[in-house]
Amino acid sequence: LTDCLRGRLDSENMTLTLAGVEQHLSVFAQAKRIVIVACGTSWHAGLVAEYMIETLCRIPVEVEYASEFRYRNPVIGPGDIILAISQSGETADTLVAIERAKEQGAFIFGVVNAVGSSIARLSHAGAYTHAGPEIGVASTKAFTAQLTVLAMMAMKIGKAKGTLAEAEYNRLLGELALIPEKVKTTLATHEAIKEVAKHYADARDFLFLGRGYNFPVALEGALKLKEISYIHAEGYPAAEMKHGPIALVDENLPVLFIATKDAYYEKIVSNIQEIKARKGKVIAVISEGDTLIRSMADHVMVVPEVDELLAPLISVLPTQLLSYYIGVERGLDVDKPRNLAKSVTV
Ligand code: F1P
Repeated sequence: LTDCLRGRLDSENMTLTLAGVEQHLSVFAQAKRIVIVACGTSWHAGLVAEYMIETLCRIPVEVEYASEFRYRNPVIGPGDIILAISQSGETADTLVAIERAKEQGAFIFGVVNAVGSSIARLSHAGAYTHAGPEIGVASTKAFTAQLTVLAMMAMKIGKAKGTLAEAEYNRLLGELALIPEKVKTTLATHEAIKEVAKHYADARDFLFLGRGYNFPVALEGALKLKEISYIHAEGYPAAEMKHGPIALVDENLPVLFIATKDAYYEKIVSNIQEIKARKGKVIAVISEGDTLIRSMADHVMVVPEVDELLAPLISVLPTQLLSYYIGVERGLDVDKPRNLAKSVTV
């Protein structure tokens, strides 16, 4: 993953990756809205992209499950950009969704990993993530690779539209360049995460909570745990907890917070207090040097500090490793989870 990201962020490769965006900058600049269609992990990458694009480009974004979009009768037409995200490029729901949107005059842009795949061929233009094949069935490195490309796209479009100032563009570019090293640092903490996993291998349920850019990471963490350890897990925006899920909290429920340093930090701290007051077990993904949440949580997984907009690229990694080690603790084949296919082509 580290090498793949280094490759993506090399300036010549970045130009190549963004060639499809560059050629269609006026289409993006004039878009009425962008509708993201995807499934599973790619859908979660789409949720992060929604925040990135709305922040940097001020274009309205909707994120739809392709598996719903293809069967309903959505209002789509010229002026809409359909952004299809897929690791395999062969997911049938996403493929059919873009076929429908294409018939109705939308512009289709694919962000896919597999070169020459069906979704890539059906799109008017696109950007490849070049993450290499996933070794296991569950999508992992694809998520960070997709977010890298989606961040680069949002930055490029924002700069062209004038909604992202040159100085801020350059600052974000500098932050992106640091990501491969931060991925490496985070992956090197795997032994500590393995120890955390030992405490939770017998859990029946799990709750994942995050805010802002880290909310989709909570969803993705919960999906990964379901996929490879078969533990029931739910992801929620932390602020929604009081609207229902809090009723689940007792001493048997592990609650995993994505609690890196960002604008929501104080609010996440009070969410953690609410869980502790109900005797829930707290695991937290925290930024390096955070002594406050470290002192409150039962277990922590530490990541380097990252700009808020790019935080999901890093904060997802400990949740993937935790799911992996919990699956291994439970004696499961984490590369081939039951009932799951590498690409869902029906
Ligand atoms: C979408 C997806 C994956 C998931 C599993 C089934 O695939 O839902 O996210 O981990 O492999 O398919 P794709 O469209 O991104 O290839």
